[in-house]
Amino acid sequence: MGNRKKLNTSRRAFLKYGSLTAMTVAMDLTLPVIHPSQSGLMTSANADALDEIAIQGKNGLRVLNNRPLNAETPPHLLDDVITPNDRHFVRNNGLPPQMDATEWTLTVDGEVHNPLVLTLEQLKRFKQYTCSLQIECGGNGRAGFEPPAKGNQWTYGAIGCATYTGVRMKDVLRSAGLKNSAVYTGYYGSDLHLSGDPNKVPISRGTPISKAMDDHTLIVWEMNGRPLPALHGFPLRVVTPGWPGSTSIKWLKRITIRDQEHDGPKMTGYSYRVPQYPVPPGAHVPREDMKIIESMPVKSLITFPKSRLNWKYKKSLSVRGHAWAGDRSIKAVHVSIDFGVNWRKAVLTPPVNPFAWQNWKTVIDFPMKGYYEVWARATDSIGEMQPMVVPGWNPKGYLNNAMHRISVTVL
Ligand SMILES: Nc1nc2c(c(=O)[nH]1)N[C@H]1C(S)=C(S)[C@@H](COP(=O)(O)O)O[C@H]1N2
Ligand SMILES: [Mo]
Repeated sequence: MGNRKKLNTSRRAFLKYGSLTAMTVAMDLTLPVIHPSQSGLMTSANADALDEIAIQGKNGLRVLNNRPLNAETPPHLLDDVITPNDRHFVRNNGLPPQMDATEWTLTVDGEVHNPLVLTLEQLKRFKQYTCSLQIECGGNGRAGFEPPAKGNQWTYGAIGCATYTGVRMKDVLRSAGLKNSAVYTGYYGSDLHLSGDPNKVPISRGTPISKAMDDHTLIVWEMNGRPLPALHGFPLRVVTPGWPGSTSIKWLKRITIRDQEHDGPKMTGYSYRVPQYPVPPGAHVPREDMKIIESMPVKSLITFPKSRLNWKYKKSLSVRGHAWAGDRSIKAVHVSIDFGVNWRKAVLTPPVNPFAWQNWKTVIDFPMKGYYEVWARATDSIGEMQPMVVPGWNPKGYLNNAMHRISVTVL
């Protein structure tokens, strides 16, 4: 009965705002997104009551929008050491194209001496590499900002670390011969703009040449030993690990080398940019005071157990998760069960390769019965830590790397 009442409440919220987006916003409030004005964890009742909208092959992902399709993975479903294809979040800005891999070509042009048009077969003749690489959306954690930022209200799950096979971007760029004037890449996919206008591109981003030339920036066709799934860019995508996911362009058709910062859709204006100086929440920030996000900040997740656990007193609880830090690595993960008063160091494994997330685990013995929160805090290789509260408000709600926490009731 209690459940039904809560279900009605959430339905009302849905009907009131009348859109999928509003519904998911309501749901996000039930998750332990950390905000200074939020004094504790809210219940899961509303979330449990929401109708699940399923994506084929993506069981358990939370759909934030269906046009374009966006879905995040609840933290407890990110427990795998390597994220399986069916648990990798999906972030689309437009409509996925219908792909024919046999006809596929990749063009490399712009500031190069020998422009290339490569078939998939030709591309695969470059030396192949297989690495586990994390991709996190720049807007992961957006739901925590107040005043809220428009856009998908990601909570924790716009992150994944899959194993990709492909070739190094740098090998392909070298074979095209970079001119001295080359400073930035511009990647083009072949997804369709939401308007249906074939002359419009939903997103085209790039990075400084130095990041494109990193050994771990890849052009890939395989994800976890399988051809890239349609939703993740079949037949080819870029993986620019450690930088906002938006630089990992899917359905890759063309790489244009620029003699200036790239200016494709979502590269300019306020997209994937944050203020160059701290601003108060809700501030208007002049466009010229914004800077492009590069490496993502240090962050971690508790992927086991699932929040709102009931646990037996005197039984040790194993807790585990992942941590990552953009271009950096993780030096330590600490866990607190008393709201940050005391911290214990977790056991941390090195990454399987640079830009893979790192796994951590610890065992907790609760001192008495009662309500606990388990907090996890990662520290990166230069000593930067995750903040307890939502950091640096910014107009588009990027880079929220506040600590993740779960609740445990010891009975
Ligand atoms: N062509 C194309 N590439 C794209 C996007 C897109 O909409 N179109 N979205 C980007 C964004 S914002 C992110 S966070 C990642 C998400 O990758 P995923 O859907 O494989 O998780 O893809 C990026 N690459
Ligand atoms: Mo993104």
